[in-house]
Amino acid sequence: MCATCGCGPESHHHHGHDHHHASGKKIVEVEKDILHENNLLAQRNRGFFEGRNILALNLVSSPGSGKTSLLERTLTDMKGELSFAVIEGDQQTTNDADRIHATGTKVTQINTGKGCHLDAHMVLHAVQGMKLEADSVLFIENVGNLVCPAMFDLGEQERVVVISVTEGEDKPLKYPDMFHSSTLCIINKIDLLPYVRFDVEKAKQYARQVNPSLEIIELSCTSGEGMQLWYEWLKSKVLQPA
Ligand SMILES: Nc1nc2c(ncn2[C@@H]2O[C@H](COP(=O)(O)OP(=O)(O)OP(=O)(O)O)[C@@H](O)[C@H]2O)c(=O)[nH]1
Ligand SMILES: [Mg+2]
Repeated sequence: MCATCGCGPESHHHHGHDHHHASGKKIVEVEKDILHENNLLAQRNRGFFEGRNILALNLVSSPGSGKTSLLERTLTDMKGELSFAVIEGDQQTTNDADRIHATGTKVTQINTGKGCHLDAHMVLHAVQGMKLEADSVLFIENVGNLVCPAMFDLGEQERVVVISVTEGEDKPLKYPDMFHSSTLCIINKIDLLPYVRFDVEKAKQYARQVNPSLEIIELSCTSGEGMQLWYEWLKSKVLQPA
């Protein structure tokens, strides 16, 4: 049961259905309030980022798909080309922030405790303490979870969903909200394709079934194959200094 978005079994039962019970109605109202407040703060974050020409990207995936690995390699390979900062979201530990710190990049860790997603307020609070540079890229690594982070706009310009070839190609069909709300899907760990049953073409077909305009890049953070395509995508999104 998630303490912050109320996505436990009871409220889940009511998602997207008719609500006949008084208790169910209340849950829906609370959910609406939480999301409404979040959206207002997300707009505030977006204005802040736009005003400083900061490209904010929200990285989402199930746990272990390779978000931090992608960032580690990107921050190392693109050092000197673009200016970066990172917000790390996890329930516990500073493991990911430590890995990012080791690349020499400015990083803030948010621990959500029992929460299963970042929200706009957490990002606002982190950003206030970060002294972000203008004309830079801010990566926000969300808590590993393909469900709840889909509902929470952080004020990002783009959402990037990462799946890896060990997860099964049906993920876009099972967790459509995440793929529907993303602009780029990274299929990671392609170095493992010889060892696992994963049909890349089917995965792409399912992802586009959910979101026809979704861009898709296949890569491996370990071997480096395909990373160049990701770097080109990233550079294409960075706005030119005003
Ligand atoms: N073979 C292979 N392993 C990878 C690749 N990318 C990441 N891994 C491994 O996958 C595991 C998880 O990687 P992380 O980068 O920590 O994944 P994450 O999405 O940040 O995980 P959470 O933050 O816990 O959600 C690690 O053991 C990585 O070494 C890849 O391209 N190929
Ligand atoms: Mg991580």
